[in-house]
Amino acid sequence: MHPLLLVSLPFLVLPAPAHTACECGHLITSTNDFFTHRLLTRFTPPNTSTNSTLLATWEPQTWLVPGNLTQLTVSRRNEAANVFLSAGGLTLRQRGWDGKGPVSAAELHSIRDNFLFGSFRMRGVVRGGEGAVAGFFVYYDDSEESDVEIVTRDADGGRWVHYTNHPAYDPNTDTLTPNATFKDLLAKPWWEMQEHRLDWTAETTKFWQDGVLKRTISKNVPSHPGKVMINLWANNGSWSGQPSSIDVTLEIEYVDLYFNTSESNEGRDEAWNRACETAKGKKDAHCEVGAEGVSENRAAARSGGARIMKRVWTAVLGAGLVIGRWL
Ligand SMILES: *[C@@H]1O[C@H](CO)[C@@H](O)[C@H](O)[C@H]1NC(C)=O
Ligand SMILES: *[C@@H]1O[C@H](CO)[C@@H](O)[C@H](O)[C@H]1NC(C)=O
Ligand SMILES: *[C@@H]1O[C@H](CO)[C@@H](O)[C@H](O)[C@H]1NC(C)=O
Ligand SMILES: *[C@@H]1O[C@H](CO)[C@@H](O)[C@H](O)[C@H]1NC(C)=O
Ligand SMILES: *[C@@H]1O[C@H](CO)[C@@H](O)[C@H](O)[C@H]1NC(C)=O
Ligand SMILES: CC(=O)N[C@H]1CO[C@H](CO)[C@@H](O)[C@@H]1O
Repeated sequence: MHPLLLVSLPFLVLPAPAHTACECGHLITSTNDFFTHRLLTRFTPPNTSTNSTLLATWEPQTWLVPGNLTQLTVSRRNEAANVFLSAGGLTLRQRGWDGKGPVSAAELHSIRDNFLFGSFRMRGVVRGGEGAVAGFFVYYDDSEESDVEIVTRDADGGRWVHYTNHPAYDPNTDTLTPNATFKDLLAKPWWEMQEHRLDWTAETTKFWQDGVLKRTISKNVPSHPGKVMINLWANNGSWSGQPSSIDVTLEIEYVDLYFNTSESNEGRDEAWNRACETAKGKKDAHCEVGAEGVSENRAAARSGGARIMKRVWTAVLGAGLVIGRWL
């Protein structure tokens, strides 16, 4: 049985929010980026997702990454038991390592694999010792990847975060790729609850903390559709350092994903186009999204709405569909 199913906290049986709307998409007001879809998973009350919603959306991983004797890395095993719901949210756990055997680690993948651009937000807190890497990232393969990473052995009071577009390392010259990876300051140490946000468009990845833009990277921006992933791991290598001897956790309140899919990005998502067309008269058919936190549905202001409608109109026209006069 999956550990997520073992949890039977009463709030888990609350129905998922019934209010969907925003059929015509989401305008991120802080960037003016527009996305067709949203996927919100709340791990804390109110409106906690049910466990079946979780498992329909997220897939805890169970596989082993072998170590390498030359690099002195040790193997790590992603275990489903290290991903579990509790009152504080969804917990990913890396178990304390005793110096022998694989490191017991955690990794969660979105089941959806066609994210193409988005504003991805995760509110969480890392707790525990030095020797773990907490990652929140979009991934297709090792050269189509953009990462937010907390490396717990970074000194200076938990104030560092790494923002990277891969590839960020050139094995031929053994150097980091200029402008593809940055070690930046966190406004709050990682052991305090905060929102990490990665905005991915065709031109840039932008990295935010609690609604404040901290870094823009235009080098090696991924262009292939991929998955959203979250993990917590160490392998005794040069990045994680020696795995923590005590448990490390990443506790997550929510993951809130505004995004295009490979189809909707080109206006080819017929179901979305139809739903938007049907909803177009409704006040909350298109929504505006604030800088930070889980937004409740907000009907776009008239001007914002018109702006979105123009974009949707353009997208739909681009797909060769004919729709009525609704601008
Ligand atoms: C959360 O649940 C409450 C009570 O059922 C409801 O009034 C509220 O609209 C919900 N919020 C969202 C964002 O769905
Ligand atoms: C182990 O690491 C060495 C040095 O980086 C590399 O050449 C080798 O291919 C690795 N072995 C495996 C099995 O990945
Ligand atoms: C872990 O890394 C350290 C430093 O590179 C090394 O001395 C040690 O042998 C490694 N441990 C294992 C089990 O490989
Ligand atoms: C890195 O970015 C800086 C600032 O944008 C720019 O001046 C520099 O040319 C870039 N270097 C490379 C190698 O892309
Ligand atoms: C998302 O897709 C829509 C519809 O095709 C498009 O108008 C919009 O520009 C896309 N967003 C981004 C950030 O590329
Ligand atoms: C507590 C709870 O809601 N448990 C449910 C989790 O999901 C499975 C299947 O999706 C249900 O069978 C459980 O009742």
